[in-house]
Amino acid sequence: MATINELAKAIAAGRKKDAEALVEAALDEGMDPLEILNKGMIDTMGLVGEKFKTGEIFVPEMLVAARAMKASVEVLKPHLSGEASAGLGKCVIGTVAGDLHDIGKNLVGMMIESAGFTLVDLGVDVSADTFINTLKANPDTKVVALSCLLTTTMPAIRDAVTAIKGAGVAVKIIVGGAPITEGFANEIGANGYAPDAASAATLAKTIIV
Ligand code: B1M
Repeated sequence: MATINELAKAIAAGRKKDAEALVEAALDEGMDPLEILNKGMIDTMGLVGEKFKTGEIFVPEMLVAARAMKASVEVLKPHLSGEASAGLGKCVIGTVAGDLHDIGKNLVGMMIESAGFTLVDLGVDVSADTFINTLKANPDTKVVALSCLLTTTMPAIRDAVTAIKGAGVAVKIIVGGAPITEGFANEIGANGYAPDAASAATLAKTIIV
């Protein structure tokens, strides 16, 4: 637990090299990779967000914490991959227009890929048109996964779902991200909502059958 606490502190302070080393140390101690992710990393970003909200830290501090988190995820990644069922088809993923948050989206993508999908990651700030053009260029896509972290980009996720549904492509659309709820997902006509990365992968697998 001491290593996890140190890891949390290193991520919050944006000490990237220390954070990477502490993930290695926690793994060497035999800790469960999911516990390292949830307790040492994801919870920490929640605390960083709280500090930002209360004015204790500002965007640069949030940014360095995010860099440390992303570097730590890379160390953890090989240990998180589960048993992949081969050839589930493609999943196109992206964070919607106007939104630059990608840590959660990357975790969702990683889990979906580990579940057996071929991932097409469009990155952040992805317009509805880009999603549609990508789907047309990849007709074997089974799932589109849309991530949104800001209340101000919730209209963009709604627009993307509406546009994809109107484009006549046969795909299932799943949505998620901090401000998204099951009710909102239903309201905008998405085919599914998942609260976290692991359940997004399960949802992607079940929704295509
Ligand atoms: Co920003 N930010 N940020 N930020 N940021 C939040 C989201 C915020 C809640 C902080 C706060 O005020 N408490 C707040 C939003 C408030 C709101 O909308 N009401 C906020 C704000 C305001 C902003 C700016 C506007 C700040 C400014 O400039 N004044 C700005 C906006 C930029 C933009 O996007 N246009 C901004 C910028 C940034 C940084 C660039 C500095 C950085 C992002 C770096 C990056 O992503 N590369 C950043 C960060 C790091 C955060 C917090 C602190 C952490 C986000 C994160 O990575 N969490 C965040 C506070 C918080 O979340 N509590 C905050 C860890 C990650 C694993 O969780 O992304 O939620 P999350 O993903 C989860 C689930 O949501 C889910 O699975 C993941 C876990 O398993 N999930 C899905 C995500 N996508 C999914 C898709 C699915 C299913 C599940 O299906 C497809």
